[in-house]
Amino acid sequence: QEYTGIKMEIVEWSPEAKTAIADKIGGRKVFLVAATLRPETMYGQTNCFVGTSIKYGVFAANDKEAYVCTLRAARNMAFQGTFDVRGQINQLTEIEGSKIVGSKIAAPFSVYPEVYVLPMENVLATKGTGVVTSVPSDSPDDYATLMDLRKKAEYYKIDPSWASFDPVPVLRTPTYGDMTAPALVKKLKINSQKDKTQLAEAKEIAYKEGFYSGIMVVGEFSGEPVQEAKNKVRASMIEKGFAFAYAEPEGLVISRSA
Ligand code: ZZB
Repeated sequence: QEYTGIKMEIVEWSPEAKTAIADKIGGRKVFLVAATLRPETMYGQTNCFVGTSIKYGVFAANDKEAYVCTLRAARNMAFQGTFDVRGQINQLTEIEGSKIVGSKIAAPFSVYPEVYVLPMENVLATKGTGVVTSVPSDSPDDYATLMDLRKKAEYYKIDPSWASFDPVPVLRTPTYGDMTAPALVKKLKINSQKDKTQLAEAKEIAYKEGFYSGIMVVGEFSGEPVQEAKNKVRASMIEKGFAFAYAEPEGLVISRSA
């Protein structure tokens, strides 16, 4: 899988994270790195998600920057030349997802320049970087989770203001308009992030609709088909230093047998 790693700089750590990280990062700028397959939707980021029980590492990319992601992802990055010494990992410290929640981060290209880190139950530690940037207009999982958080802020131990950024239109499709994810969540009667089967179906539909029939309604490539805008947005983010290529070596070992 060819992902795009989105660099979301920490603007303000949550108090718990601040204590845990404090003197361990050597003056580096710290970024959460989210792996996405939809770089063209970054205009609509409203927050970012972590798994509360996932352990994240803070890895030095070089003398000036450090990345927050799973160890698994850092290993992949090391071998893809993301860090200054290829093949080598320099872990500065470790932190639990629950402690990162509530931190304020920069969301590159988003109409909301700064957003918050929120908890999501379905974040997989085994996929991407373990950090998920949230685009509730076009990702059913993100929309369902954001609605859960708004309904039960106390249960999820968040300040309601962190989940107050509304979805914004990013692309339009003939069938679902400019709010594909909310439309699908309603249509498939999805009540929460726990409805995994329907969410998987909604995701499949949203991917296909967006890619094959979507037209951008925001940003530099507004008016262009998603199929064309996708790589242009990605290239633009990489050129500006907001993103980098991140690949997931699926089934590598098995395919090498014999
Ligand atoms: C922003 C975004 C906007 C995404 C969208 C999707 C959509 P896939 O196809 O199953 O590989 N993701 C990334 N890492 C994780 C993780 N560790 N746990 C759970 N979810 C994760 O899924 C890739 C997508 O799943 C990624 O792209 C990311 O969310 C999320 F409008 O980034 B995406 C219809 C989907 N729309």
